[in-house]
Amino acid sequence: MIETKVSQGIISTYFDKMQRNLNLDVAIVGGGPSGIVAAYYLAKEGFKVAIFDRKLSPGGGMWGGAMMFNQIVVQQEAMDIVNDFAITNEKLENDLYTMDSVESTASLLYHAVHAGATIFNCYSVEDVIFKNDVVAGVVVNWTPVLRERLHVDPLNILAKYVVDGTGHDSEICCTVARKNGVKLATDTGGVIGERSLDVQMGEDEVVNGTKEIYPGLFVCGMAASAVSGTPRMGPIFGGMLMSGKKVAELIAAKLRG
Ligand code: 48F
Repeated sequence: MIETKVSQGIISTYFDKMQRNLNLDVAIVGGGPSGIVAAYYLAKEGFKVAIFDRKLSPGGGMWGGAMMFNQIVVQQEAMDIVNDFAITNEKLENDLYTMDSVESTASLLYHAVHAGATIFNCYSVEDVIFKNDVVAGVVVNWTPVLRERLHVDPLNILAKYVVDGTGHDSEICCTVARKNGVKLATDTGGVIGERSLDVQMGEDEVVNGTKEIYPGLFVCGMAASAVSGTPRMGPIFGGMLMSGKKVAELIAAKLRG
């Protein structure tokens, strides 16, 4: 019966997909622009990479542009990345370009998946696997389980490297520091917290702060700003794109040995 076949098709292919992703090269927590860009460049290099995003619709803070005016701005420096994702754009002035935020987010997602990355939506990463003082994977649960505060144990996914791309809350860095009493590679050894808005400084520092913040754990995007205590930058997205590409390059170099 077609009714049974539809259900069987979904269940068997979903669990195949899950099984294929239980032991990753890179687990990216957060499907915001920086995490998606990182997934795209890593997948293109042939690495096994998956994004875990808490929401039904990954894309993070990119869909809404600024104040729900669905346009974003990107500076010249990041236009090679915009072109890799074939996003339609229009020149403003002073090396600034503007683009539709819905097309931009959809293009990032489309190209990441087509490059070979897997996206698991509705997954919340509630912890990491921490072995021999190294971050070695993620602990995942259904977002509705956590929202309803149901007492249900999570599942574990091994990864050679984990990326904290959780945005303003830098959730994974906070969890690693709090639960394991370890020092992160920041001025204080902890999560400093993002500073108020300064566009130029925010854009420069988000890329500078993209790094291995603890053995096995990298940080990108707004999470990198929050961890290192650098300014937010608002709806200019070049820094997010460049941070995603940088974290992919850093991890690819490590994976290649
Ligand atoms: O915040 P977000 O868009 O990440 P980003 O790549 O980009 C920031 C910009 O959107 C914007 C900005 C740029 O100028 O300031 O804010 O740093 O997306 C973060 C994603 O992480 C998911 C969340 O649902 C969102 O889609 N997320 C956060 N915590 C978790 C998570 C978690 N614990 N588990 C799974 N997903």
